Amino acid sequence: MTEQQIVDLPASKFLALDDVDEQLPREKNVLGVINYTSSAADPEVSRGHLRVDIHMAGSEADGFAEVWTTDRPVETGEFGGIGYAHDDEYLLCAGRIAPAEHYAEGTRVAYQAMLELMDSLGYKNCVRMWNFVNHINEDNSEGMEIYRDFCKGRAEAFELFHFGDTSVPSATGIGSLGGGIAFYVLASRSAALIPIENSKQISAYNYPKQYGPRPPKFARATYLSTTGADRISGQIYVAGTSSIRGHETLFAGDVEKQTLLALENIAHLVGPENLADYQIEQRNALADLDTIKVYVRHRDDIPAVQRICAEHFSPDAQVAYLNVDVCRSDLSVEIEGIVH
Ligand code: 3EB
Repeated sequence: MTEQQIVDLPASKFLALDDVDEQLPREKNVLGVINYTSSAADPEVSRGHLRVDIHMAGSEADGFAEVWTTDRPVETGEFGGIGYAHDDEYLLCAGRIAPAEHYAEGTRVAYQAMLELMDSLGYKNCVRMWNFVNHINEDNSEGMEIYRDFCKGRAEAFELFHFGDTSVPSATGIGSLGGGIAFYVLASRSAALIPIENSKQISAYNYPKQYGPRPPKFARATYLSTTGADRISGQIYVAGTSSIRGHETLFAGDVEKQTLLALENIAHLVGPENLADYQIEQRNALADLDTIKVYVRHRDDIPAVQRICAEHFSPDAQVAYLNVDVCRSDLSVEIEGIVH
């Protein structure tokens, strides 16, 4: 297909975890329900959509459900341990790597299954990934930090599928409270994507070796549009963003300054100056960010982080706060969201 079709963009929102099924919109079809909840479960396909439980909350009251909907009919299935749902334009799929002594191999195998599934269903554009890694800052049985171990397997899988650095999705790589490694991905068929980097940060895939044998393979953001030349209605998927300039962590131990720098990084990333490098004419600010997740390492820091975020986000934005570890031990906070 050379002409890009005009199709709607993916839709997601957060719902409360209790009786999520009652709250699902009746006028829409559901692609997936991602439960950020108090236990982990393998992805499953039931009631016509993908369902996953990710252990990201101490109690159900602290969790939420991220619900992806569509106007088109949904088809579901399972392939090599990967559960999926798609609507002929967007694919949502999820996998899990069981708790193990080391993760590179399991990550590579699970990612390979996911990439093979994308290929076979005709979803070539990998838009956005989320990775939830239990014990992320602890060492594996060979003394390598589990986050670095995960990065190695991820890099190998992308390499096997000939993903150059500029075709990797924007991503989140964050701690979780249990369940090994859980991941899910959004891919598109005809909607085009442009990977966006932050001109004030080194691309993660170019990080020096001090952060691990294989760099984290992700884009700072992904611009998704359905109309090619007219990019005005596109969405921006902002990857997990932290207190990093160049490749270095700044303000270790100062959660307020780390929050402000993470916010500054996002503001710059989605702002007009950075987007001009990609011929995208959008004047976004932090107030345009929605379905935001704020990951905070220390529970006691949440009120301060919440206060700072409230000063920058739209009062209408959906914002979830999760108390989990962050991929570098000197980072206390990470923030992601979508400009819809
Ligand atoms: C950083 O900027 C912080 O490994 O997929 C942010 C988002 C981070 C995604 C990932 C890691 C990942 O490098 C860490």
